[in-house]
Amino acid sequence: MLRTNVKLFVYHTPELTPTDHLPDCAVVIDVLRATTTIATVLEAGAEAVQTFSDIDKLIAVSEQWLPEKRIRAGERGGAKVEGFDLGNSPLECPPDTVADKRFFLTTTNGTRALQRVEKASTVITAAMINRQAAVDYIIKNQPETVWLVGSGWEGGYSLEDTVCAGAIAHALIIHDPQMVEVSNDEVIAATALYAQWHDNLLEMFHRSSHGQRLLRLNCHEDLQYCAKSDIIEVLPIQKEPGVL
Ligand code: 3SL
Repeated sequence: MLRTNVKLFVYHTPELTPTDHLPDCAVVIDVLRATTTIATVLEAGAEAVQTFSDIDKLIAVSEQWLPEKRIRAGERGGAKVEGFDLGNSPLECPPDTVADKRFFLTTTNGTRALQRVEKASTVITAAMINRQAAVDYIIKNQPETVWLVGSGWEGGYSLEDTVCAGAIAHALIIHDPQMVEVSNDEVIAATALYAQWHDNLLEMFHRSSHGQRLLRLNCHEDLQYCAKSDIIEVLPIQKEPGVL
C-alpha cells in the first residue's frame, strides 16, 4: 500500500545528517560533479560504478579486475589523481570508453557523502541531469523517510547541491502536496533557492565557489553539461555499499 506521506528532509552536507538513524531512502547529490559523472557513466553502459573516499583502497580493490575491464577515475581538488585513467569529468565518459567496464571512482566530497549514508535501506544518486528519474523513483515507491543529502565541499555547504535538492523537493511537492511532509526548514530553503535559480543554473554555477574552482581548472564545458536538466533517465541505485 502506498503511504500518504513521504517525510522529506534536506541536509546541506553529509556532516549535517543525523548520526543516530538513517532514512528509508537517501538521495546523494553532488552536481559538480560526482553524481553527474556517476549517472553519465551508467547511462553509457558501465557495468557498475564503485566509489571510494580513499585512493589506496580504490587501487587495491581495482587490482582484482583485468586492466581492460576497469577504469580508475578520480580527482583531488578538482584535478585528476596522478596515474589514474580519468579525472572526474562526465565529458570523458562516452560509451566507447566506459561500456561494460567497472568504473572505480574516488572524489573529494561526493564519494564521502555516499559513504556517510551507505547503510540506508535505499541509496540513490541524483544530479540535475537525472533529477526527474530520482523524483519518479520517490513518487513510485513513496519511502517513509527521504533524505536529500548535498555533498558540499570539505564540510562546507555547496549552493549547487542545495539547489538540486530544491529541484527534487519542488517536483515532489508540485506532483502531490499531500504526498510530501516537509520535515525540516532546509527543505523550504532549498526550494526557495531553486525558485531563484531554476532558469539560470549555469549562472548559479559561475557564482558558486566550487563552480569558480572548476572554471579555474578550465572546466567550462563540464559546467554547461552539469547545468542541463533531466537529460538522462538512468537512476543510480546502490546494490551493495559503495557499488551503484
Ligand atoms: O568533490 C567531489 O566529489 C567532486 O565532484 C569534486 S570535482 O567537481 O570533481 O572537483
